[in-house]
Amino acid sequence: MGIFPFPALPRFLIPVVLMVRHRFFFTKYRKRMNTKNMGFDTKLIHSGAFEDQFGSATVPIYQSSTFKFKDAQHGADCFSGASDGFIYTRIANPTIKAFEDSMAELENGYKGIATSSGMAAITSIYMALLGAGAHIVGTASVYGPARGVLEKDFSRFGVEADFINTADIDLIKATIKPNTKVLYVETPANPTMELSDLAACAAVAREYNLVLVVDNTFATPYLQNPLDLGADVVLHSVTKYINGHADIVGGVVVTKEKELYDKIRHCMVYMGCNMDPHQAYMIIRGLKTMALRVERNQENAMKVAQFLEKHPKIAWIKYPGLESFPQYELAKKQMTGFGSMISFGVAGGLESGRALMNNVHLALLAVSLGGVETLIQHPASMTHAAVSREDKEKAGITDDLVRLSVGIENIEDIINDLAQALEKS
Ligand code: LCS
Repeated sequence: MGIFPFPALPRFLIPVVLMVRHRFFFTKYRKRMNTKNMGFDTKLIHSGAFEDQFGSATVPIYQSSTFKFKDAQHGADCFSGASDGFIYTRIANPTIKAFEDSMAELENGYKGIATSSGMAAITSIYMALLGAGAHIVGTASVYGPARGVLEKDFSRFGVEADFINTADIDLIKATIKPNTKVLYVETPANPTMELSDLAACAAVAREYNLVLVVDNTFATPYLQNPLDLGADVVLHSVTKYINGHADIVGGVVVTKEKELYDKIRHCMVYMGCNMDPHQAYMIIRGLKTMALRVERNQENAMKVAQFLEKHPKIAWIKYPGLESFPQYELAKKQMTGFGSMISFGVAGGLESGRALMNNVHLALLAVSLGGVETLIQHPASMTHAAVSREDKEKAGITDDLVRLSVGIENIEDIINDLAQALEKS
């Protein structure tokens, strides 16, 4: 009697072979290859992948809530940390780990923590780094709920927050108090496109002993690596460019060091805002083409920005790739590309902007961003509706601001669509 792949194996050796095979293929999580010194596009495809017993080209979906221990000691070792075996999917899961490992490599960090959404990444960070009496300084023009959850909810537990223009380093210093623990920066900012100088923010964070957290969603790790510029924690709404296909919501955190990783992972696990294995599988699938998509997104965005800048009905436009962009030099310094988010105002203000949004046919009138499809929306009444009028004004989120996420469709079709809608606005 034989056993594949040993046709003439003596009977007494069969259990030994099965044990060894089990140990290697069923219980050992082995990376498929070391991609540490490989190119970014190679990392996108291979960095988190691991060996399975069938040699799968893709990372399989481990749709299991729990994992069988080999024996009681193994179970105890998994819980104590003496063994790195999987226990329970809220804590860790092979499919989710593959995505986390990939993100840690792409952001040049220690390890990744995948979450159910971008907001779950943000709240896990806040929960880990802020307590009663703590103060956080953040970018005024952040994704609305990222400040709303501090102002409306964490404030109930005694956390103080100030949202300011973090492009102004002196203003950051003037806002820091003895109880400030975190500097939270979103750059480019949603939806004003304003940039914050990450190296300068990192210097302030060092000087005042703060944790610098950067939301890198708009830029992606392909165009900007905050940890390399001195940040301690980077996060993404994976819902956007990383997944890229408008079919999944997700988030991820990557830290520079182990200590912060342990604190944030603890909060993610205890709050139970883990990613799901199927969600992770879909995101890994999207991630593989991120560089190609982002290249095409931003090539199209530059053409759209140039078209809008010259259009008589456009009152103003903010796109980091235009020489007219006030922080064009900073964009070139800290980003390797300009991304594909544009904000602009239509001459005639809010009503003309509404007419534009009501008359586009190709662009979808929808929130979210960073996908293959062009999206258009009105932040003041949509994504940032919950921010008070006064705070919106201070943050530069004006009523006439229209936000465009440029997709990868044929560029002529995108421009023709905007041109015909502008005729009617
Ligand atoms: N960070 C940024 C910069 C975002 O734009 C968003 C969502 C989040 C975090 C939260 O991520 P989520 O929980 O939605 O995955 N931004 C949205 C937007 O601009 N339109 O709809 C959602």
